Amino acid sequence: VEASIPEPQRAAWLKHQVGGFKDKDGFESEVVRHVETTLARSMFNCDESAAYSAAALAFRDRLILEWNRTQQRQTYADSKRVYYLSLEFLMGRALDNAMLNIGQKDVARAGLAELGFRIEDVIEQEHDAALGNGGLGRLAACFLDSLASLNYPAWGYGLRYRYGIFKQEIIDGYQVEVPDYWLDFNPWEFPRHDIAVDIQFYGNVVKSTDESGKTIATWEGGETVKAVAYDMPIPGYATSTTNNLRLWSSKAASGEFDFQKFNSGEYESSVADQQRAETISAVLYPNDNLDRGKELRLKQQYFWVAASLYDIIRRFKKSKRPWEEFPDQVAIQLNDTHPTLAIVELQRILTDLEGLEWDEAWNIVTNTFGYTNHTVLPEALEKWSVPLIQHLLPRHLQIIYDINLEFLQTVERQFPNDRDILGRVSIIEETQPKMIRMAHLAIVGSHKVNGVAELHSDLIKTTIFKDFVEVFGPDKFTNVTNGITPRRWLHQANPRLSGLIAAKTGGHEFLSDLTLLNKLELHVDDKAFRKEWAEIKYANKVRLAKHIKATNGVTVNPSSLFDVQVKRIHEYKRQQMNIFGAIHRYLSLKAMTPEERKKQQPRVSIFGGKAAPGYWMAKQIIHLINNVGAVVNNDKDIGDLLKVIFIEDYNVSKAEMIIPASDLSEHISTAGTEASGTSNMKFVLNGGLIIGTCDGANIEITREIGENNIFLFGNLAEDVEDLRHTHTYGKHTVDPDLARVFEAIESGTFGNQEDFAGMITAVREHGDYYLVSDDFRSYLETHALVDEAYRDQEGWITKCITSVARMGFFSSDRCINEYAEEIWNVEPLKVDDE
Ligand code: NBY
Repeated sequence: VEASIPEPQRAAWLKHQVGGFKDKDGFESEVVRHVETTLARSMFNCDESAAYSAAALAFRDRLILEWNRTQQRQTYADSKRVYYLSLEFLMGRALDNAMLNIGQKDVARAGLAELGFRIEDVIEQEHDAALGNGGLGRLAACFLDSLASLNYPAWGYGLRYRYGIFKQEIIDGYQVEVPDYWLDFNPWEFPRHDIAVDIQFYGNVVKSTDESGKTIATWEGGETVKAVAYDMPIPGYATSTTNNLRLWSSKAASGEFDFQKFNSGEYESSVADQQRAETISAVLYPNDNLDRGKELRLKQQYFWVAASLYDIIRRFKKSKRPWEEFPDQVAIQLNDTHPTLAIVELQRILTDLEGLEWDEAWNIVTNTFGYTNHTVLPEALEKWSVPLIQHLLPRHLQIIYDINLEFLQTVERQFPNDRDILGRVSIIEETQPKMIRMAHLAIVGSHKVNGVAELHSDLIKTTIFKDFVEVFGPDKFTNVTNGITPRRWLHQANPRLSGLIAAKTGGHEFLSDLTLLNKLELHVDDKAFRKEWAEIKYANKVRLAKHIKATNGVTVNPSSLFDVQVKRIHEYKRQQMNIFGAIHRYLSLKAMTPEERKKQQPRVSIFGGKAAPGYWMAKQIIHLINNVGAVVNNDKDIGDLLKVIFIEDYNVSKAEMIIPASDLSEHISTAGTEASGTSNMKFVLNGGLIIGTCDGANIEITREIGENNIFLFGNLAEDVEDLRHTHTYGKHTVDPDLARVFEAIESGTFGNQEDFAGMITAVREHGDYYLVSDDFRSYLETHALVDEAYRDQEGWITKCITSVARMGFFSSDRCINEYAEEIWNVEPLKVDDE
């Protein structure tokens, strides 16, 4: 590459090459330079926020240099790249991660100290990048970390929302949503105003024939919106590879039209056009596991998919390879069905614009895409109405129909005597209006489909996608069990535990090869090690207790058992069962004599999580938790025996504080509903035990750590259907312990009973779809076993250490390597020793 620049010029560039800081002095001088010039401040008015900005800019400069080199290296190597398309990237904070991944946190700590700042306070200044709802978005963020750490040439593509997931405030026990405007100062993004793509919407299709008699479809008219690229560097751990996350922002396309309006004095209308265009990337939809079919959401999807594909194709074209080599150069992974229009868009580009034959194009398309499914919940399976797609993307609708026709013809040839199968597998659902089933389109247009934990992958093959296994054969369907990055979720969130593990396993190698954790088992009886282990957990609990005191005003005793459930609020995740259990505990304690109470294990029941703004039942659950807390936490009979805490505004940064402080965490979804779960892995990795159902990755966690180290309870997935059937058609009697809880709620013990009537009715009268009553008994019994186990502190610590030692499998590095081998067929790009 360098040879293309004439020698004297090259010498000048190399002479002045920027190196980025090298040591503490260099870091300090970069910080001071940024404070005094970039921020136009001085030592006299540099507060923590300014110190954060300057430190972040110093690190950003370094990342950009590595990022440039990585891109040059990847372009030069011209090897296959991975593109991860996700509408959500729940990144959290970047500074701490950047410091640790490039190994300069100690330098920064010392440098900031000399300038008068505590590094922890500076890190706290950063606003989370919260461009996601929950597990799906955070998984995408963990994957980016692993892709870079393993040196894969990979890009993430997403949307640059002006507003991320809302900030949650709790007012009088109710959730209130506040907009999350996070872009005020964001040093981690790099606007690329030169990289802009015009995206077309609406209009109509005109068909004509060319000289050879071939039909040509032309998509004409409509309106155009501009997509502008914003890049975020993604540093790998202990490697110079720095990959790119490209987020698209929408702007008005500055065409003649605007100019004319503006020129003729129609300022307002010109500004209105601009605002309408910018609306596309304005806000993240706050639903998790629910599809609402809104037009603006469809616009977001096409806008992002079209811009990303344009970008990917432009890069491919630079290599001057023939189209048939596209799948050898490009692997595109669809994070759920949200980017499924990419399949249609690529087919459109290849046939309408590049002139390929249909079959040739379709072969390229299917070999390019892989699709990951994250849910079996019917209400979360995306569908778009045919009239809506017809209106917004008329040419795409025709292509979808053509794809479906070809597909159904092959199915018909395969199963000539089965009429019903055609209706079941069709991409079009024959309802009024007709609907496009995006999961069907994603399956038909991909070469691999995967679930995210073993049970989930088995379930999709035997339930929602059963017919497709018949059609395509079982090899198209596979499992890649989720993982988490140990860099953020151990090293960053729990530095002392990471240090202790390093001391026992021979350095921080385990952060790059998590299976090395197994060396810890050799030390499980080492007294000093166990003592240090317990001290670290205690210190993490003290830190959380301080946060609870400061935000909730409640004093919790760090010696109590900290029992945590933090995740999006959803009926299938069963926070309602947890709070019913806490009420049961409270009622039992109240009924005891003071002597009996003294024998009980003190507990803090900690909740956190957001409810989708339109999800009424989820909001009731939050309200009940807060009301129970208000009663229990002020009851003199109870004291430290039970506290109920709702932590406001759960997000990635709060997770980094809460997870290391847990003794027990709850992963108690109705069996068969939680595809995987990923926080279960984070909690165990941080030396907490879990209580859970036989669902998602809980099952594989049990297999890895051993069933003595986990508290499993409840009905199995295979029995759920029958149980639901008995609720609907038989008589449904509520578990007596649960009935006592309902009585207490209905007698007004926790405030106005009408506020919670829906939660009770759902169980008692509406068929208890989530099996709360069926599992309640075994849930309570298992909690009793937890109390007993916790009283034996030595036994408990043994379980914790043993579990951590066996968690190697759940690194997202393992997971990404599986995708790379089984689905993407990509190799890491070796970095020369620098
Ligand atoms: O993906 C989660 C699963 O519930 C969890 O079990 C799994 O571990 C995780 C990673 O594989 N799914 C999830 O978080 N889904 C969403 O956030 C989501 C968001 C939007 C929509 C659907 C699902 N939507 O249709 O708009």
